[in-house]
Amino acid sequence: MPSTSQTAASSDIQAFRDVLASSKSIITLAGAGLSAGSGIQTYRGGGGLWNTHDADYLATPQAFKENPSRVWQFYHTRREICLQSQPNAAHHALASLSEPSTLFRITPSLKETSSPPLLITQNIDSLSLRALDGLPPAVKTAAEGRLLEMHGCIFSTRCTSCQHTQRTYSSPLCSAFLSTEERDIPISELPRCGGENWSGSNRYGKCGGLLRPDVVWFGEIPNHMGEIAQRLNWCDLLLVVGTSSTVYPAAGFAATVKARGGKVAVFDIENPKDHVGADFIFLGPCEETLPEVLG
Ligand code: BV8
Ligand code: ZN
Repeated sequence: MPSTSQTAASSDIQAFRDVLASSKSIITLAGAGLSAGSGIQTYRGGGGLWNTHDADYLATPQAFKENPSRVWQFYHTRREICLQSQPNAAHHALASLSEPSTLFRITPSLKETSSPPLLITQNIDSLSLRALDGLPPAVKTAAEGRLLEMHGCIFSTRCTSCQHTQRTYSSPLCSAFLSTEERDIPISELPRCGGENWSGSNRYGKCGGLLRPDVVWFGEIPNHMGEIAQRLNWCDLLLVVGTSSTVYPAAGFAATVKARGGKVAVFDIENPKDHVGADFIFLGPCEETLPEVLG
């Protein structure tokens, strides 16, 4: 495990495990680095999506209003990549925190409280949700209730008319996406509410309205902000995994926890200059460091 030199943060695994063992309200904030090991592009830094694509034209409500065809093809392409991807060892390490036997082994203090770890992910790839598939049914259901996809999910659509939301892993969402070359798809051929063989009914979920990706674009309010704000108030240990801490409000969560006397542990592959104030920093691919440190 490479040690850190740029900050006062510790990379001592046992010291972290001692803090973990006495923590009573643990939150994990995950970013694109969590899924990098699954072959999904991060957004910034080397090979980042926003280095080659302009978020202003692809990830804002205005962009979708102006050119839904371009935005839909951008998300369709990424959706196919996410469909082919699998959760990696870091997703599974976080999922194991939902298993009572694992959880109470590494954090005995949690037996006294009712706040099992919360996982807040900025990722839209649903890999953290899929990592729960291997858990016993009752444990999986409870864990799903403690997984907040604050920026939405690429497999969820929302109707711009009746607001019906639906999560589907079928592909492609419409036959217009069968061809791979980029083109200007007529709005009538983009994903519609009730599917392509829309029968003209006006029912909720079958109204024929234009669907949008149910993800949080820039300028939109992230999901679950009320619950997140409340849980951050009590958080005594925040794990920050694979995020550049660039995008707000998520980028401010660590400072909130620190201000209330909580501790912050960062798991990142790069230089921790942006992670000032962290109590622990574990440098390296999180698909290696998380399983090792959570033991
Ligand atoms: C909001 C979904 C108000 C879509 C995303 C002007 C106008 C409007 C808003 C703003 C504005 N100026 C600023 C803002 C606020 C804006 C913002 O923060 N902008 C930034 C750029 C300055 N935020 C918003 O608009 C948000 N909404 O503010 O509403 C509000 C808020 C609260 C309450 C009331 C009102 C909405 C933000 C959400 C935007 N949607 N994505 C899509 O994905 O297509 S943003 C996008 O960035 C993703 O969601 C992504 O998750 C997120 C953060 O990126 P990261 O996950 O951190 O990824 P990144 O590549 O940056 O970093 C990867 C990290 O992993 C690196 O540190 C790397 O070193 C590390 N790493 C890599 N590999 C590994 C690894 N670590 C470990 N292991 C590895 N193997
Ligand atoms: Zn509809």
